[in-house]
Amino acid sequence: MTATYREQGDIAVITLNNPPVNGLGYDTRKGIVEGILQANENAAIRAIILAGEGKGFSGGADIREFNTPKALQEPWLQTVIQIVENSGKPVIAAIHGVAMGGGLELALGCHYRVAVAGAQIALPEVKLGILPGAGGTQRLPRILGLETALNMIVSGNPVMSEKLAGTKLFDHMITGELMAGAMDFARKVADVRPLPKVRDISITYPNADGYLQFARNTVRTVAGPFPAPLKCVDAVAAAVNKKFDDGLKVERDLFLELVQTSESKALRHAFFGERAASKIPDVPADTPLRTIRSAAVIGAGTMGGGIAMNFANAGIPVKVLEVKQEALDKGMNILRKNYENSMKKGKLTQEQLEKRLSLISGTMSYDDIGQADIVIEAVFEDMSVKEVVFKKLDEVMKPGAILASNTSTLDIDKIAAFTKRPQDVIGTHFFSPANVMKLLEIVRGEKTAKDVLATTMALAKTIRKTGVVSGVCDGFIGNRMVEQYIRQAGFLLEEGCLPEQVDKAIEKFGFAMGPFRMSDLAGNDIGWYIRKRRYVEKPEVTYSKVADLLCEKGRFGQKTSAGWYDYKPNDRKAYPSDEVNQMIIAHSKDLGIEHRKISDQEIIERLVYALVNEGALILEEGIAMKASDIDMVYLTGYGFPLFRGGPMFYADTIGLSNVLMAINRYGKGRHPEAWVPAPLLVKLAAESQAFN
Ligand code: T1G
Repeated sequence: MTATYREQGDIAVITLNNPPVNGLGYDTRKGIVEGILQANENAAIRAIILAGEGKGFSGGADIREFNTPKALQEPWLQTVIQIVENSGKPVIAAIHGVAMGGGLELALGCHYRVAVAGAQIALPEVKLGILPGAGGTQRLPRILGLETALNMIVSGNPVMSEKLAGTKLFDHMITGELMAGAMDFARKVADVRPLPKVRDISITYPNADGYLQFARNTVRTVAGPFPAPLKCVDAVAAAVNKKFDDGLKVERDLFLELVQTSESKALRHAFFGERAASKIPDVPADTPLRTIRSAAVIGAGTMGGGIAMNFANAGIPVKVLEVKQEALDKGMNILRKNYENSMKKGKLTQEQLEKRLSLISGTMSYDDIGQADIVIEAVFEDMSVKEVVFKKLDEVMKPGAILASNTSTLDIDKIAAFTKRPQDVIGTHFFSPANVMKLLEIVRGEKTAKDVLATTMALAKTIRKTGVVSGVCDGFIGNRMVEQYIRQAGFLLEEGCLPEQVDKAIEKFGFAMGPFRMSDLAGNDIGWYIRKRRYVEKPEVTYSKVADLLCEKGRFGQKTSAGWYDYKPNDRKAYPSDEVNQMIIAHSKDLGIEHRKISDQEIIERLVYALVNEGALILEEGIAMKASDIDMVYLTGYGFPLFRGGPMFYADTIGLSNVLMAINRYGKGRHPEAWVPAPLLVKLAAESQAFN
């Protein structure tokens, strides 16, 4: 049973026991109702305590049940809460750890709430694209006041229980053992009548409508493509302006509307996808981890410095090695500047800045880093340079140290072979800026030991990254897919688009930045270097030559104040360049291609479906273990719009048959070789299946 009932003298205790977070699934809801009824039928029972086993009181409704029949199977959560509230004997919620979403709503339906400090209190539904659907938008404003409640509901952010100690939410804060304290409290209130109900509290707020209008205007500016935040305001407005039961109806209708939206499904997909990414099928969850107490980074450049900051931010001492004093000094100065900028923005205190800088030290001697538990190489992207570094690391690093490479495309197995300990070698591909971007591609070599993989995945969580495991191939998951995306962008220029049209179309789709603005930011020469290698290694892969022409003019992007766009000093705005646009048009003429009008829809389909098709090949080859991993890569590393759930999830929402039809249509265009449908896509489409 996921909700147990026991009687302790004259107090009944209903314990939620549905690991991992006491999600209020059907069985748990049913168990609570049975417990309340049983306690009310036993005359010897004077009060009822509702508590949670394990990590907390309750993490809310069981999100896995959403859009399944179980979610709507009586007793609904609202029914459970109604039964609790109408109990003839006082029900006391005893809160620890977490009381979130439906868990907090359940507590609000109780007559009393007691808590210990350190519990996360939240109505985070908005982060899942929905809103509290079991009375939270009606009860929280009544017990915490309009402003505090509205802020908590619209942000979804947790507040620690101790911060709410002085409010009506908690009738008593327990300083000792929770259950003992709850028992004492229950006996104290057992005979108090009438039983206090949150629904009976009235909301007093002068000019509430004016405040709500202000709230709507504010929320509208930040909600972006997500409908839920504004609906949260509407639901809370109903708490102010309507009778309780009428307000509940408004809330219920808004909840049912939101739970069906594609935005909510995308957010729920991302929620589970983030957690699923850390699960590696052939690596047991209880694999013993290697201890990571210290780190070293080879290379104090942009990437090396950013990587080092991740360790310092997590309180892990880190040594940065450079071969030249000047480069080391430059790197360390950049680190300090980064932290000072964060402090100026109020993200860091002076004390935190000093603490983090104290954890980072520079050296020019490999002997200084031998005792580090992990070393991450972030030197020039050239195999001969990696060879020198890894042979040296193999010499100096203590046995059991993890030897990681930040390579973005090179073969980890080849790098591992430079050492006598390939089992300790792994890829940790950070994304620039490494101290900001959440994505960490963890590249598993053929010989990478399972405990090294498990340790690196755990380290990703420690340094607040989303770790996604990739197999070894050129470009791993993200860059291999983005190459197809950029190929299509180049072809579109040859056929009739200009950079601004492509960027605007895909940014309207929701990408943070289109391919040409992105390339100007990253540096067009990076792609140029990779293409030159590709022309030799894979001559069969066709590219538009427009990007090469651009680079031959030295237009590498923002760093040269000229790329696909023109740039002005101290101004990051991208200005369309007549010179480049003329070059593009002339190039098409040279190719004998008649420029045609290309719709935004075609631009979006060709860019996004190019990602999807390559993603399907990556899935098939086992480079990515699951489609949601690919989605997490694109959501956390490539600016794919969160409200669309990632490329593979988006393809599922379009329908794989439709995606395949479009791919076949583009395969009849100028580059059929770039549109060979992935067999997995063909198979799933034929079976009306989905990637996720
Ligand atoms: N339902 C189902 N599974 C959940 C879950 C939930 N609500 N919350 C967490 N899990 C799973 C998660 O997928 C992972 O599973 C494991 O629990 C540990 O999670 C009517 C309708 C509670 C703060 O949005 O914020 O109530 O991968 O790694 O870091 O108004 O989980 O191990 O198999 O995150 O200790 C509202 C979401 C639901 C809370 C714990 N509630 N959860 O953090 O563990 S909607 C939420 C969290 C609702 C009502 C509406 C966190 C946590 P696995 P974890 P954690």
